[in-house]
Amino acid sequence: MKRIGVLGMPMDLGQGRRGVDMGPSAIRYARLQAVLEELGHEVQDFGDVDIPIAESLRHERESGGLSYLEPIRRACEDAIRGFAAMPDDAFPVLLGGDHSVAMASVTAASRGRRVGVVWVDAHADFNTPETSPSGNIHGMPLAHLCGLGDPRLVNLGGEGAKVRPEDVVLIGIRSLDPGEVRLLRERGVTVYTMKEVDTLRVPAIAQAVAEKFRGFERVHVSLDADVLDPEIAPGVGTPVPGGLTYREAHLLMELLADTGLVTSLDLVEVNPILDIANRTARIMVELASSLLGKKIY
Ligand code: Z70
Ligand code: MN
Ligand code: MN
Ligand code: MN
Repeated sequence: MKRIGVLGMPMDLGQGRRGVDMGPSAIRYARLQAVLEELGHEVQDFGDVDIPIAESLRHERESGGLSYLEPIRRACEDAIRGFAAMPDDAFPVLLGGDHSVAMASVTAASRGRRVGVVWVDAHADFNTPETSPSGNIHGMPLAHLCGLGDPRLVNLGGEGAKVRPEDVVLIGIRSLDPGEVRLLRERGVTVYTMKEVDTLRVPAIAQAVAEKFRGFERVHVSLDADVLDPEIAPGVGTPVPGGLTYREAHLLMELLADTGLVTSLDLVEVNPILDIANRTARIMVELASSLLGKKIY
């Protein structure tokens, strides 16, 4: 039994498409709390962080090639305080929102300690302001967590990097910008693209993750809905063909659960406006239940 703390960040300022701010509502509507309670966990919902509406922020739109940097920074600082209000033994679950919100959850997970990060995504989100083709901050959170990029984001919740690049594993990757490829190689991030998912298969990848993070007190899983194949998860802002199948995604979560190492989770990038009958939010809730110990037998 875990004490699960849920925090919503209805954030859509990290990218250009509206609707991803409704992700927390859609995930709650898909019965996250009830599903996790049925597994025997105690679940407390801490509500949503207050995030301004894009239309109200036109004067803050642009800051040195970064869209909405200040409001995103402020929302992440608020969320870090929200995580700090959770009990020490809580298992935090962050509901996004676009992936810029992970700057808050991973910072909260680190708090002076070494944290392993499993970033399950079609994208690496490893751009810096210099390498970003879009200026969208949701394409940059992992780089900033590793200490690269704009100091205003790197120093969120405390000075400097929150994660060592060698403590990051990416899974499901199939869309990278040229600058990201260079940075990921240079910094020694472990990258399992869809080619490795196809050739090594999920069990070998999960095994490698378990070995890499053996002995870690903190392992954070950041699950971006667009890692799933768009056929099963159409409700995302950036659908990329050739993603994880339903069973591959569940098996990955089941095997990560078996490691007993995971201590926090993000469910991000669900866009209900683009979804079909809340299918994507429902799959994300199912995947959370697999990661949090659902057993068939
Ligand atoms: C691109 C960028 C991205 C998610 C798209 C896209 C990044 N690499 N991340 N959708 N979740 O603009 O940086
Ligand atoms: Mn909004
Ligand atoms: Mn992402
Ligand atoms: Mn993505």
